[in-house]
Amino acid sequence: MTDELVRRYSGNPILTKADIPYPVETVHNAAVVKHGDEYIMLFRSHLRTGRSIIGLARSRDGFKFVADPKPFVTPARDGPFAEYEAFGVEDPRVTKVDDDYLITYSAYSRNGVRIALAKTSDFVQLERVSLITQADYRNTVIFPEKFNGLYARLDRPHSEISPWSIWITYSPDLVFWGESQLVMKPEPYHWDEMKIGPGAPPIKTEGGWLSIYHGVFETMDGSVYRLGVALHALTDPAKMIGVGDSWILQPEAPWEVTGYVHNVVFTCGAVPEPDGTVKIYWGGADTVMCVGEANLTDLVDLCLQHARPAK
Ligand code: BMA
Repeated sequence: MTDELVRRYSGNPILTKADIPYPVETVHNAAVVKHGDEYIMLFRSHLRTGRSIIGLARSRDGFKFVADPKPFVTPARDGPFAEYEAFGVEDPRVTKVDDDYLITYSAYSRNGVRIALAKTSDFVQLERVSLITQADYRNTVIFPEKFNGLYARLDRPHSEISPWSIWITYSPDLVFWGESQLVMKPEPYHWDEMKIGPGAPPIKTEGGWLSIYHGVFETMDGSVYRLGVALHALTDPAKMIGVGDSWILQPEAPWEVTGYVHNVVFTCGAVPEPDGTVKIYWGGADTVMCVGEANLTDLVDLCLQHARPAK
């Protein structure tokens, strides 16, 4: 008997560096979407330079993935993106909007970290669209629907004054973004008190847009990364309906507790299924990929019935 909201897959970890047909040191922080009858995973891998690239793996069932022979995104060598991707590309998120898969990822360079947006319709050709933030931003997820004709994104700017929080921003065309507002802050003396950031792109439920986010708690032994849930209003995602008071997943499996960075579960993607479950994918200790399943209604109930203040 378990009261765990997220049921870990018994075959974890589902993808590791041993499965990748080119040299990498980690496989983690992956976006996953359904494309036709395949699950597509875009995963981050460290190279031995300490910098990252993004690989692609495919699956029929969402559990057993096979990596393509070559990486999917490596730092641009020329054009306007090259200067901002020189230190690597990290932590992709993918959202299907209309017929395109929109991919956001962290672009690292000597200028800081900013968010790049690229798109694909087939996971073969990749078109870089725009650098959608200045430095320093990470963790940008795009909603799968538009609101009053505008794309909407959640992201996490850095700040020296405020604990790092989640903001919403809108765009008519994926290039120009504005009307930003802060929607959710870390809660003091709480599991997410140090900083929070969007994880998986929001999932539409009857109760609202479910956002699976990460929260960080600083200890004498370093930071612990856990996952939590928050609910945004369906027609106005800047409005928070509820933020779950307790975490839904914390590092417990050996490959979540120990690895490249200890005590990390970090999500960049989750796939809702027709039976009301959701497959949540997370990087364990910045080293391997894991998956677990939850019932969407349980996650929504946590936001509604055991809520903490949003900010
Ligand atoms: C964050 C990001 C993530 C990483 C996490 C834990 O700041 O760099 O990519 O998974 O730290 O190391």
